[in-house]
Amino acid sequence: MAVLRDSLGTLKGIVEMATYVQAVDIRHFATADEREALTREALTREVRRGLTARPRSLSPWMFYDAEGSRLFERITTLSEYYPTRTERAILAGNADAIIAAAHGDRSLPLRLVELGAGTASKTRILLEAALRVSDDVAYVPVDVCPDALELACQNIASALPEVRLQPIVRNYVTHPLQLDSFDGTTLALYIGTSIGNFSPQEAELILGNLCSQLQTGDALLLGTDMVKDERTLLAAYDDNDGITAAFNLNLLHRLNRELGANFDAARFRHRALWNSAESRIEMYLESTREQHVSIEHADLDVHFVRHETIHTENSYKFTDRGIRNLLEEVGFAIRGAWKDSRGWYTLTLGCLRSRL
Ligand code: AVI
Repeated sequence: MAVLRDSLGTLKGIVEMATYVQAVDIRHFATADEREALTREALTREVRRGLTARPRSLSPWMFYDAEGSRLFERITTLSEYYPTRTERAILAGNADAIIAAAHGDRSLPLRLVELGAGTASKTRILLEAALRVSDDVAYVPVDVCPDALELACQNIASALPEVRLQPIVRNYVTHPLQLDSFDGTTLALYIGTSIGNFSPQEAELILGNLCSQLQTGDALLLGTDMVKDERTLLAAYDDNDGITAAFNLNLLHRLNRELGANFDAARFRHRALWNSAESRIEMYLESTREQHVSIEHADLDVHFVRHETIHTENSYKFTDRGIRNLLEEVGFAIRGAWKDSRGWYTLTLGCLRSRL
């Protein structure tokens, strides 16, 4: 299928992504060997689904092997990729106000629960603010990756030993969280614009599941990248140094390494486009020629025609109204919102309404 031949615009609206989930929950599988086997199984399933579908797609969880995670860390430092540093600056300038808005009754203990915590580097800013108003602060980082969680806990434990750590290894998308009951205020964090990598339906599901674990008056801080001029958006996903291209192409290298595929990455190129109708950046890998690829462990041969694409990621961009609709739909009332001076990024605080 030659969908990119004449114009990138022809792709708009016709591509549906696979769900952004690794359909496996590794929490019960302690050893590295077991985790590796399960990951390979999930990769095989996703490759069979995504590369036999039309149009072809692969789910973005596949980006994040060790090399992909390293490349993503580099992306976050690029001059073109503004979301990470913008969010950090908003947090640094407003952490006390955010904590005050979320934690009205200072006599109560405060618990911060972070979905997709990663290494928790930005969360530290909020934990420091929390410790300025309370001496009873707990931090519950939730992540599918045990190594990232360990690093997050080490970072927080050495910088802020007063914080009680309660890490949870969990794929919060496939397996909804189950939080222990808590006699105090919970502030859930979903920052880093991670929500943007999910479809609106998936986003509602994730936040709805989170909501079911909170009590009236608990809060959610949501980080979202905002709609802005197309040039800025495209540059953030197609930088001059080619790091985002390497991040996208690493998916093919990963399939070579882990599934015995024979992709020649030089015969594919990174494409990013802005789909204004869907309000999202879309990333693709485009075959630059007709070619055959075999993926040995998936028992699959794939024929690509010239300019055929694999859809690898969506990154939704938000408006104030979109954020309000999403949060209100799942049961939150907006209590505050903090932006940078250009309005490129928003941290929104929602408070859980009474379910009655
Ligand atoms: C992880 N996620 C929020 C990033 C984003 O901006 O959608 C992933 C990314 N893809 C390319 N660059 C960054």
